[in-house]
Amino acid sequence: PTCILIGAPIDTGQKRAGCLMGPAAYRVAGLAQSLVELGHPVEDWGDLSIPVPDPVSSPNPVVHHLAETVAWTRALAEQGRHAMQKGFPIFMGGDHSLSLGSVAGVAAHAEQIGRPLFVLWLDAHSDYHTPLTTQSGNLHGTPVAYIAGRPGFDAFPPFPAPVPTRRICLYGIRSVDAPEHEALLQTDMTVCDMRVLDERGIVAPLREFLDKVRAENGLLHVSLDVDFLDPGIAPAVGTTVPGGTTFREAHLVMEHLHESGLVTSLDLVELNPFLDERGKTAKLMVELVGSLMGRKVFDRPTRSFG
Ligand code: DIR
Ligand code: MN
Ligand code: MN
Ligand code: MN
Repeated sequence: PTCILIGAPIDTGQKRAGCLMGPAAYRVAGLAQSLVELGHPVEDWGDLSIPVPDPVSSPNPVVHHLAETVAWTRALAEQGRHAMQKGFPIFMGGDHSLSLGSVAGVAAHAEQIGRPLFVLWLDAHSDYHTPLTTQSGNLHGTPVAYIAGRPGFDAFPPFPAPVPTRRICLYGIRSVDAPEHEALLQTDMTVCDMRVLDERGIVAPLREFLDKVRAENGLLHVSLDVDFLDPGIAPAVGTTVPGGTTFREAHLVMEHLHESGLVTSLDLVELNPFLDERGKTAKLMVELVGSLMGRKVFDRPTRSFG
């Protein structure tokens, strides 16, 4: 299918400026060209923008940029739904509040065509706060809750066809706040924290989840947060957490996702190019997308990406 690049220069889901340069960094790092080299047609739909939003009042005073986040959610849901009808959307963030909208658009499409949506969340964090429970006030910590239909999102458009938690898999997590932990224990979400991956390996739990997707003929949305990766290989993120996935573990996840043939949409989030070392993290993210879209270790061109 055609890869559709959608830029979402969003900074407002957290407090450190810079994520809005993410889409530009992916373009400079050669995302489109690398997809073309793998044989995929590419359409770059450019960067989305939002109108100056009307203020929205929040019952939780720590929440910031609620109105902007609601506006991004509407814009991304609309564009995401449209893109799902045309091809394989790649949402280039922007911080993780992007996924409030991207997954809403994907879910609306899944409902329309009558197929179940599954979500694979590659992240150090569980992002299971709601606008009512967040302690940081950063709405990038809330998309999994919105997708799962947790209450507390009154300011937002109702999530189309919330995804049952059994169809959501958190992978690589190692930073969960107490209220999120409490709430997650009440669900049947598949939570593969780093302890699980250390013990079982990076592949086995992924296979189990992919088998579930395949058995139900599901669509699979993958949300890749830069902090899924170890900060040593991916420094350009505002919320580094030690003990992330290695270079080969991350590629191996992508290679298995490619072989599964199940992935139908992708978010690239939390890249902060202002914190990067000469584009190192942006280039790694582009290479990971390459593995997800069919590049094999053995086929890798000998030219260097560095
Ligand atoms: C943190 C989430 N639990 C918060 N931080 C994230 O602010 O609520 N960083 N998602 O990427
Ligand atoms: Mn701000
Ligand atoms: Mn995240
Ligand atoms: Mn994270």
